[in-house]
Amino acid sequence: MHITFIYNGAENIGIEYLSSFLKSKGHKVSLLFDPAIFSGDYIVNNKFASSIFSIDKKILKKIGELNPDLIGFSSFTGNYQWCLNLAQKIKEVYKIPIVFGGVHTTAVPEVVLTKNFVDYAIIGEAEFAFLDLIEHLESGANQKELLNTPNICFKYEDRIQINMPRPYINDLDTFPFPDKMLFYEKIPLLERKYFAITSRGCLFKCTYCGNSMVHNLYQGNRHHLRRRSPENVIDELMMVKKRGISRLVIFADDVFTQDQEWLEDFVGIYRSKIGLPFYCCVHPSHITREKALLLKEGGCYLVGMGIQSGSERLRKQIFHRPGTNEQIIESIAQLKAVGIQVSVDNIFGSPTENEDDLKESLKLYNRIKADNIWTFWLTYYPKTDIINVALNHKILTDNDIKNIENGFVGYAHDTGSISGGKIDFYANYELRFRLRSFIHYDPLYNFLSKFIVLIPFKRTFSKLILFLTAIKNRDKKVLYTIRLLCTKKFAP
Ligand code: B12
Ligand code: SF4
Repeated sequence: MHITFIYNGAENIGIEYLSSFLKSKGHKVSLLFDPAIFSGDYIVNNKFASSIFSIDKKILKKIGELNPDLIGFSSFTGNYQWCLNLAQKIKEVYKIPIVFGGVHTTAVPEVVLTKNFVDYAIIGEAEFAFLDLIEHLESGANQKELLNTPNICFKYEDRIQINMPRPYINDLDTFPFPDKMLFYEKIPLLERKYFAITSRGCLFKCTYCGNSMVHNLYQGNRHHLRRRSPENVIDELMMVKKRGISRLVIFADDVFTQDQEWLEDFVGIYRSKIGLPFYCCVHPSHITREKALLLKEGGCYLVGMGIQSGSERLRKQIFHRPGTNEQIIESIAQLKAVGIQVSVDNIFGSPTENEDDLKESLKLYNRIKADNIWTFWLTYYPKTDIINVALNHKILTDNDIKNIENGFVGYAHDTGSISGGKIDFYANYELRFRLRSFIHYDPLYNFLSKFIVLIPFKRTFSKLILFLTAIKNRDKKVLYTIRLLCTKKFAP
C-alpha cells in the first residue's frame, strides 16, 4: 500500500519512525511537506500571511500525481486546524481514506472523529496499529473486524468507536532507524542538525506537558520511560557520521540524563565513534557533578532545562514539578563549571501566578545567569492535568475546554492563553528575563532594567534580544533554524 503523510513546519520524528517501519513491511511511503512558517505553533503565527503563503493547491495537485491509498496527518494541537482544513479539501476531491495520529489525536480521538472527512484516528504509539489498519484496508474486510483492534478509533454505525492503546513497546531497539531521507529529500538543510531520540516517554508528569495526558492514558503501564541501548543509538549515528553532513546532534528525548549508567556507557562510545557536538534536555533534579562531566566529555555544548517559574509554590502546586530553587542553582552551577551552556524555559500565565511569583523568578534568574531564557506563554493542551487545575480555580470554562480540544489554544510563542491587559504586564517581565540572559554583568543589567517600562513594542524587542543572545552564544541550534527559514522553498 502507498501511504502519504502530510505535515507542516518542522521535521517529525514520529513520522520518520512510522515510515521506516511501514517500509520494512513492504509498503511505500511518501511525504508532502508545507513549511507553513506562518501557521502552526513553531515560529510566527499570522492568519493573513498564512493564507498568502498557502500551498494547499499544490498539495492537492501532488496528491493526484502520487495517488496514495491512504493519507496520514500527524497532529499536535497547534497544527490541528491546519490539518483539518487540508484534510477537508482533500476529501472534497479524492476518495482516499484519511487517518489522523499524533499527540492531539491521542488526547481527543472522539473530537477528531466528529469530522466526516476523517476516517480513522490512531492513538498512542502507532507502528503496529498503523500496520493493522493497512492490513485491514488491504483485506477489504468489514469494519466490524476492527472493533477489538487496540489504538484504532473510527466511526462505526451511529457511534464513535474508541479502542484503548495496546501496552507500550518496550524494546525500542527492534525498530528500524527513522526514515530521515523522507524529510531530508525535501529540505536538505535539515540534515545539518540531526534529530535523534534515544528514549520514549518521561518519568515525570508535569501538569502542563503532553506527558501528563499520556501517563493518564497508559495508566496500566508501569514503565513510561523506555530507552534504546547505547549500541543501537550509536549504530544509527554511525550512518550520520558516514554521510558527513550533520554538524550537530540534537537529542530530542524529553529528559536525556535520567539514567547515569546508560549515560556512562553511551558517552564512552559516542566520544570515540561519533564526536559531534550535541544538545540535549536535562531536568534540574537529575544533574550531578558526575553527569555534568559526562555530558561535557561526550561533546555536549548546550543543554535545555525546564525551570518554568522561580516560585517554588507555583512549581509544586500548579506544575507538579518537585525540587527547590537551591537544587536548580546547584545543577546549573555544575553544568557551567564544566563549560556547558544552559538555556532555560519559563512559562508565563499559569493559574494563580502573581507578581510575587514573577519577582521570585527574576531573583532566581539573576542568580543563575542562564545563557538563554526561552519565555513561553501557557497554552493548555487537551487532557493535560493543568486543565483540571485551571477548572478548580475557575479559570477555564466548559466552552474553553471545547476550544482547546478543537485546537484553538493560542500559541506558546505568541500570548498563549493570556489576553487583555495581562499581556503588557507579562511583556515587561519577558523583556526583563530575556535581557537578563543577554547581559550577565550586574551593574549594566541593573542600569538598563530601570528603562524597561519605557520601551515601546516590548515583545518585538524581546524577540530581537533572543536573536542577539543566540548570536552571542553562537547557538548553532537556533542559527540553523534561522538559516532554514531563509532557504528557497522546496515544497510540497
Ligand atoms: C522532538 C520534539 C520536537 C522536535 C521535532 C518535532 C517532532 N514532532 O518530531 C521539534 C523541536 C521540531 C519540536 C517542535 C515543536 N513541538 Co515538540 N516535541 C518533541 C518531543 C520532545 C518528542 C517527539 C517525538 O519525537 N517522540 C517520539 C516519536 C516516536 O513519538 P511521537 O512523535 O509521539 O509519534 C508517535 C505517535 O504519536 C504516532 N504518530 C505520530 N504521527 C502520526 C501520524 C499518523 C497518521 C499516525 C497514524 C500516527 C502518528 O506514531 C508515532 C510512532 O509511534 C515531544 C514530547 C513527547 N514526549 O512526545 C514534543 C511535543 C510533541 N512538542 C510539542 C510542541 C508544543 C511543539 C511546538 C509547537 C513547540 C513550539 N511552540 O515551538 C513545535 C511544533 C513544530 C512542528 N511543526 O512540529 C508538544 C505538543 C503538545 C500538543 N498537545 O500539541 C509536545 C507533546 C511537548 C509538550 N509540550 O507537551 N518538537
Ligand atoms: S520533565 Fe519535561 S518532558 Fe517530562 S513531564 Fe515534565 S515537562 Fe514533560
